[in-house]
Amino acid sequence: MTQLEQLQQWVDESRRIVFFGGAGVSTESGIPDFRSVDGLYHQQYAYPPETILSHTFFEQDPEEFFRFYRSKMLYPDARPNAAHRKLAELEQAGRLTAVVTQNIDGLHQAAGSTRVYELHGSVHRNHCTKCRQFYGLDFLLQTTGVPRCPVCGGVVKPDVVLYEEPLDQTVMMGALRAIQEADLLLIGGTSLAVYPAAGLIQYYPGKRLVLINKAPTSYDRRASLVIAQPIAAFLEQLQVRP
Ligand code: CNA
Repeated sequence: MTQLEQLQQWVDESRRIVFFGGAGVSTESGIPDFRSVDGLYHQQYAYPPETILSHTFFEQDPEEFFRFYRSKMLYPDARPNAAHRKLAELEQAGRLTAVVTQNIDGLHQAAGSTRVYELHGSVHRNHCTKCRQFYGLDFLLQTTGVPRCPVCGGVVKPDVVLYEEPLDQTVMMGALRAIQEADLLLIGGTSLAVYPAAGLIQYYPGKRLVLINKAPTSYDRRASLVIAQPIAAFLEQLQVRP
């Protein structure tokens, strides 16, 4: 049996699939990840990305933070790829209960997924740090430098979880519950190196754990199937049956 046939069989037998993913899901949409050879961690900046994307740095040097954020974290023209679309189809067919993502790009929702737990927030939501006024991505794209709230002049901060910041507990609990009730855990496009997000998969009680990732991860030994393929190209071949 090929890897595709094995996955197809498990998908056909499942009703509560949960997908847990990361930046690798969106590389085929043209958004670079962090840890691949052409990812952000291998490009040269005055500071490493973990430093710039930290709460301390945001407070201390918002100009540099937003320079990096605008040029490296925003991809307004990126479109969902076959992986995003297949997962949305699986949800619509009643086979997948949730997408748990570390991504902040909103592409799962753009593909039609409705139950998406965004562990690290989203570039599509921004709030004034002073008066809490909400702003969409368009506002950020229309401004330059440090975005200021037109209502009160406060700094507008993306609802993206920075290093040193806690994860939203409601989102964490929702993701945890979905994973605990899953009958197939599909993990893809993630190095599983960022905690506490990666720790969530330890709560999966089931046997069928499938990893689709280009590079090896520390969970390969625990997986029932490890598929070292580009995730969009691979999932595109999967049939979704009602
Ligand atoms: P990561 O640590 O960069 O790991 C990505 C993993 O995906 C690597 O192991 C790659 O080998 C693998 N990979 C890359 N492309 C593919 C592909 N086409 N098919 C299969 N595997 C692939 O990213 P993680 O998500 O694990 O790290 C967590 C960080 C990255 C989160 O905090 C994200 O917010 C952050 N991030 C998000 C985005 C986005 O929203 N699209 C982009 C860049 C970084």
